[in-house]
Amino acid sequence: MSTTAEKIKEIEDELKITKHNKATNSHIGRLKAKLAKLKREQQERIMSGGKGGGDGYDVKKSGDSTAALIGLPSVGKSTLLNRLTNRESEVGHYAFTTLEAIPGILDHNGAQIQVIDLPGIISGASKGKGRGKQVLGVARSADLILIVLDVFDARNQYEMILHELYHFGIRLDQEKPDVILKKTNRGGIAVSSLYNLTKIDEKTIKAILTEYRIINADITIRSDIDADQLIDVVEGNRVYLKSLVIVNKVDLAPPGLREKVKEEIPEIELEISAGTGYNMEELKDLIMEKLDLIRIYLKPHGGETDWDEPLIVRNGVSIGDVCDKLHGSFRKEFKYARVWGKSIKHDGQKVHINHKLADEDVLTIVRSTR
Ligand SMILES: Nc1nc2c(ncn2[C@@H]2O[C@H](COP(=O)(O)OP(=O)(O)OP(=O)(O)O)[C@@H](O)[C@H]2O)c(=O)[nH]1
Ligand SMILES: [Mg+2]
Repeated sequence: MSTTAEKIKEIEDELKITKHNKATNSHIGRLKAKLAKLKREQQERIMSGGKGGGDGYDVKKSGDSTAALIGLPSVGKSTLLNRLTNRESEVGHYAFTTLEAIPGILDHNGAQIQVIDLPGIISGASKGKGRGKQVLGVARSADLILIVLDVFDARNQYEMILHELYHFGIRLDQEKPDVILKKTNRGGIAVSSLYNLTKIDEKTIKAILTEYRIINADITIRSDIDADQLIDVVEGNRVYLKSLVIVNKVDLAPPGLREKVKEEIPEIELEISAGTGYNMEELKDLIMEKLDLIRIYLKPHGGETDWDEPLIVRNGVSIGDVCDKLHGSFRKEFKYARVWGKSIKHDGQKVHINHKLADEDVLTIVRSTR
């Protein structure tokens, strides 16, 4: 019997040499499903194993939203945390200065964003190398992954980080696939899709589900998924997070290097120097923007607007969501609301509970008093 690692290698090799075409699609789908199952087995063994430094870091969530700093050792994560937040994390010129998760609070535009400094990750982190499982465990529970690259080694670092995050079940900047899988007792596999599926065919869907011993099911697909995404759905346990890629230490870059790096990695959204403080305000704005947080100013019925302490909520929330955040009974007692700002046409417009708010709206909630 070959080991799990050997089986994984075998399938990966076969996938590499198998050409993509109509005839091989379903075969490839099945191989990918096999691979995903084996990797999960391997992962479960790692996660349950005592080796590798005990349990995950215990980071208490605080603030309105959380961003985790992910990067190789010595790229300047701790220097950056010290720039952005109220916390001090030790900085050193040697690798692995940081040994645990250090959460700080970034106070920006009225929002309190928790930023977590982490030990550097290394190749193999998703398999538990270094403090991989603790570091990636914290990343999984964040809202935003801040990928910090060193300008002198950006491309290698970026590829490695993406690989490790992916294999730890973290999907970046991807919508969660809109797929409903309902097992049935008979009738085979019935596929219904609202859109034209361009990346996967019915035969492949069936091959993948069969690999998971799902013989009878109704599957409703409402986004243009590929084979990997279907496997993600069946496997479950994936998280869908946003990412922000930044490149650090640009103060040290010789002429031409910055341009080269940006060309190689178009995903880079900002060049910074945590050392000198270059582009720190821009970074704060970008973090806010990525987290998609908006400010809502509350104005009590017949009272004055509280301009000092906005309520920070996710973009896209309705007044009903705001009610829930304010008090358990607000939704039940809701009569109507009035809004001033960008989400309405006329100032002070009367709106219903499903109305969606915009950044810097002023909101009055009128409740029925019993
Ligand atoms: N010139 C320059 N040096 C920097 C910059 N950011 C960090 N450094 C230096 O790089 C070294 C490593 O910085 P750290 O902040 O400790 O790096 P880290 O990513 O937290 O490292 P680990 O905790 O080991 O993973 C230190 O000597 C810093 O002073 C920068 O933007 N420019
Ligand atoms: Mg550090």
